[in-house]
Amino acid sequence: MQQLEVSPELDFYSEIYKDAYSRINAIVIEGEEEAHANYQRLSEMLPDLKDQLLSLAKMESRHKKGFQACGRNLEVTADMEFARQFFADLHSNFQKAAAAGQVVTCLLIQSLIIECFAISAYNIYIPVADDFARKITEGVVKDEYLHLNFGEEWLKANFETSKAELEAANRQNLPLVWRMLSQVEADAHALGMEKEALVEDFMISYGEALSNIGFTTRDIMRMSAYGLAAV
Ligand code: PL3
Ligand code: FE2
Ligand code: FE2
Repeated sequence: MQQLEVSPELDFYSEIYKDAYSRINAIVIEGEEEAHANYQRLSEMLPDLKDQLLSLAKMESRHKKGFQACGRNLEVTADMEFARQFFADLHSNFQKAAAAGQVVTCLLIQSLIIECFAISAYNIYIPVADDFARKITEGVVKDEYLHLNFGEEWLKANFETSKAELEAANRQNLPLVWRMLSQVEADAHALGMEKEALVEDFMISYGEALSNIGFTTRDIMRMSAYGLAAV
């Protein structure tokens, strides 16, 4: 992981830090809330795995509460309207896929893209977080690996029949991630997190996930950079 040194100049109570935190904290709260709803939706789409998916959904609610506490601890009011806009396109793609019964697309959006996004963001946040938020985030990130693993296992077991839909869903949704990272770049920087590190960490987690599912190195290179040039 990058950025193991805590930037000594971070002042968690400065207006600049708290202003950026009002948006980043909201993004994380909204992301956890949508993750909760997405796993609930997936539990309806995969009735055989209902209990497991509902347990993942429950973890997401706990994560949301944890991050709400992080905001309260710094006396920051999360800008939830900003966060809903931030996730709007990804959210709408998930809803459309769910309505069409496209479980592969739903799993790619939630369990691969969103979980890898969360894992890279949380790992990079941990070394620069305040003590309270660090402890919460360390607990959360352990769960996110379980969520990523759930998606990997299902998609691996169904790889041949999922491959074409995964490629299409990747093509449609990965460019949104690069755009979202650009949108958050300045605020992440105010919290001591660099966009380059976020991109690098995301690429590693996402590439490893695609490899575990069964894609070749060649496929992964092509798929994981899709839309990156536009950033
Ligand atoms: C799924 O379990 C959670 C989904 C949350 C998505 C979070 C994306 C975060 C991107 C913003 C980068 C800064 C993160 C700071 C961490 C507190
Ligand atoms: Fe989560
Ligand atoms: Fe998760």
